[in-house]
Amino acid sequence: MLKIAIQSKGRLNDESMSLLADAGIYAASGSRSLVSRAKGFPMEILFLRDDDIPQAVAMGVADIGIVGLNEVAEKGQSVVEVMRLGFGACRISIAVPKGEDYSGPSWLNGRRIATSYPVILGDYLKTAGIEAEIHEIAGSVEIAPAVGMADAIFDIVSSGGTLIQNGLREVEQVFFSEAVLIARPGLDGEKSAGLEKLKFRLRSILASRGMKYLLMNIPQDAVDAAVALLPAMKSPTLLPLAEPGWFSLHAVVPEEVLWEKIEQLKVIGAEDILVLNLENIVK
Ligand code: PRT
Ligand code: ZN
Repeated sequence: MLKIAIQSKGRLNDESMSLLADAGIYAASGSRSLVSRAKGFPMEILFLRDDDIPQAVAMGVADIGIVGLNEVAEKGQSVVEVMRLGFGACRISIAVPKGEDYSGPSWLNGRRIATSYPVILGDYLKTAGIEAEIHEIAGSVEIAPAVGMADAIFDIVSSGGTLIQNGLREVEQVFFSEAVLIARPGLDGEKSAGLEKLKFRLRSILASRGMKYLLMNIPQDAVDAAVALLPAMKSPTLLPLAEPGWFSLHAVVPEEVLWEKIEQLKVIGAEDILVLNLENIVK
């Protein structure tokens, strides 16, 4: 049976569990135990620290896992990236004390940089041709310059608030990350079939995220203009109403253009516009 490793607690746990729940997959014993049988899918769920997930998948303790791309790159384990999952977005950046006169990457020559990501940082420095000292620390990297432990840091940034609170300025964005589904290369027949089923469900959910289902009544003479305004999977659905000369028009619309489209549709004569949440797009 397929085994998936997800983060036991922390930033990726909630969204990993809710992605699985949207796919109809639940942990039978919650996320409190180390291992749980899944309900709704033939799978076991292992709850691990995120740092351990790439190795657990590479070694076969789990077959697949959900983890940040940053951990995958840092650990360098033999796993394949199956699918990006659209949450847990962050970047790993170089930051320096805000008073420093940072002139560009060459400023880093001969400096000491504190990080929990020595491999990714080492690759960056090598590519940029910079000789700097990498000082590996496990947590609270952002305080290293203030306590005299380093000249700069290389750490995860999301909103940038933590850097500001610590008097630091982001100067180089080096690595962009999000949660990904990873797998051990060469899964056997049954496990690979299980992974394909899971991918199918996840793809449907990810495709529907950020989309809304729009329904409206539209007079016949405005139908062509409305269809031209609306993106749709093939083309919008058009159904005649009982009242002659009127149609019901249905379309799937990305959330970011929803209000703009609604305003334009109203101008051309659309009425009774309904916006519905979309759970799945199965293709
Ligand atoms: O216990 P375990 O080892 O499992 O968890 P952890 O403490 O190592 O990791 P956790 O839960 O903090 O993060 C898990 C993953 O979430 C990371 O590996 C990233 O892929 C992703 N992620 C997304 C983040 C952030 N956003 C994030 N903002 N991980 C950490 N941060 C931290 C960052 O280290 C810094 O301290 O948040 C702070 C910066 O945030 P802003 O918003 O102030 O810039
Ligand atoms: Zn961790």
